[in-house]
Amino acid sequence: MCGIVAAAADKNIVPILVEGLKKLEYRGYDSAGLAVIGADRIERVRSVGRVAELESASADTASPTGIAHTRWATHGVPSERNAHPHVSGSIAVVHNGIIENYESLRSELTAQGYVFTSDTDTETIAHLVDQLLKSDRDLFRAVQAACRRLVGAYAIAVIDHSQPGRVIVSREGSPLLLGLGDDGNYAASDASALLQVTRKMVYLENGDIAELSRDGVRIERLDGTPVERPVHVSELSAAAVELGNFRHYMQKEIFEQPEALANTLEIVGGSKTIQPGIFGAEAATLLNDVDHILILACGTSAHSGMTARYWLEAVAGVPCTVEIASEYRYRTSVPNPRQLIVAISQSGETADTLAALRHAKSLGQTKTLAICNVPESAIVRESALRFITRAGPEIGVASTKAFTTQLAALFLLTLVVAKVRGQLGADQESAYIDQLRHLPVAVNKVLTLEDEITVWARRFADKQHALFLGRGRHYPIALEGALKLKEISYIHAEAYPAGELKHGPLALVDANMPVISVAPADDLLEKLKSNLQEVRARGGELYVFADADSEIPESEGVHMLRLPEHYGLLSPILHVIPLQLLSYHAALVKGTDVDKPRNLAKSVTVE
Ligand code: HGA
Repeated sequence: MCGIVAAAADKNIVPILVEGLKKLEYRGYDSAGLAVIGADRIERVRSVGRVAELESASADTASPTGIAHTRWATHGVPSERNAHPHVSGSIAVVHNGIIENYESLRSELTAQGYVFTSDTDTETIAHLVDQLLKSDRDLFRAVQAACRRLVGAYAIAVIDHSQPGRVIVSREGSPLLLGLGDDGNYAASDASALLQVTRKMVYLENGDIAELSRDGVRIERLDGTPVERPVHVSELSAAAVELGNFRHYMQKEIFEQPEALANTLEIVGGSKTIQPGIFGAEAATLLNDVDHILILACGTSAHSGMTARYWLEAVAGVPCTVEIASEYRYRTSVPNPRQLIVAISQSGETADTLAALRHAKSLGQTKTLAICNVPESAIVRESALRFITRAGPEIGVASTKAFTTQLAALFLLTLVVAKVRGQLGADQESAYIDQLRHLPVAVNKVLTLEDEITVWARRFADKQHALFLGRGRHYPIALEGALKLKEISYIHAEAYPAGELKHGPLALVDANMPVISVAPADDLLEKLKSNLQEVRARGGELYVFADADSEIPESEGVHMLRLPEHYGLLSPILHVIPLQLLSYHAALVKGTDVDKPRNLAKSVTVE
């Protein structure tokens, strides 16, 4: 979601703020703005639309101290007056998150004479800090006092024209880190924004407040206790977030999947066995008396969890439930202290998944495992066990390589749980490991289908609706294919387990409804073929992704693309790739903003 960049240095920081915002563009936003300490006042520039417009509009602005923001509206429409920074008196504030008690604060501040010029919850923070500065002129203490009154999630950065050279930042629930540079100090929502100036990062904890100046940083808790936080040297390479020769990050990330999978599986090394320790030192003990697995996730990550359910029950013999995090966190459920809670999130900051994890823990379920792509993220820090996928930065809003690497991680989990439960023979284990190791090669072969998929994409890019079918462990892959198509091409798509067709969705099928089917050569193929016949009998046009050896003949109205090899249990990892490519190319034909689809954001750090 929206992003923050802040800087206090000994040179003009406007280009650094703008470059940082560009690196955060992938998170999704609708407007952008910055404020700096000018010669005689706060200078603020805001614009609706792309950071490039903000860059032009701020070309004449210069200062050594400033804050910047990309906004993904939660309170008030995307517009210039609602864009951040928000100003009150001599101060300016940027904010990521939601202030839940903003209505009562707004009434209180209005009664004191403050006039609101936006519809945002954020503006209450600006006026609150200004009001507190009247009794204590120190910006650090005023922001600290203001934060103690805020309820909700926030990462904020504040500057005061009358206190040049200082930026105060604080976080509760939304991500924020500091960057320690040679000629200044910085803050941002994620490390990619600061790699241009430093690799030395300090991750703030919830309830931390920090002051940045040209010469250093200091951190306190909101109650005034000073704290030290460790300095991490980021391993992110700046090149990892460059587009290179690809047209879009999504395309780049689809093609990075062989490497992402190889990196993620590197932990297995050349071994023929897998040790529970790949999930953390405590894993063997903790997994020992697990009697159920509850996977909590949202969106694409929920689809990886749903796929893993088929593996976990079939291979490890452990009952498994997958629940959408935003549902679980608010429903009354029956806690089970022996159940393993698995939280899956690309960013590790997904607000609903984090809250669901905390909710699970509050019910006494302490066996927790995070599967995330960002090592220092909140979900990882708050889980007992962790597996870090090594997909590298994922910039495209529509997740691709994060999904396939999550699947690889979940298959490793399946093997480890099966082993701990005595369900996995040595031969079987070694055969599965060989298959995992071969995955990058197998994925590369699937990627060679791009040209044929492009032809298909052209054929149905003008359709209004599409139906995706799959069975068994490929049903979640059909769900993921439909989600990808919705997200980036805006074609309405639904996915069904193929056996459900006759229970309702068959009524939708006619010549205008393309039906895309995932048809690997597995033990459900014959059942699936009958379901496809049901579609053909109603005039539906079929686009079938089969395996080399799936026995389905091509005929009129039945278009076939065959994946080069059949991949057994791991087949979902291969079969999702053509669906990613299909959505990507359909979106290209439609001319949508592939990497930043409308209304969506990358790390969903608000509820
Ligand atoms: N609630 C604020 C900030 C929104 C946000 O964090 N988006 O990701 C607003 O609506 O301006």
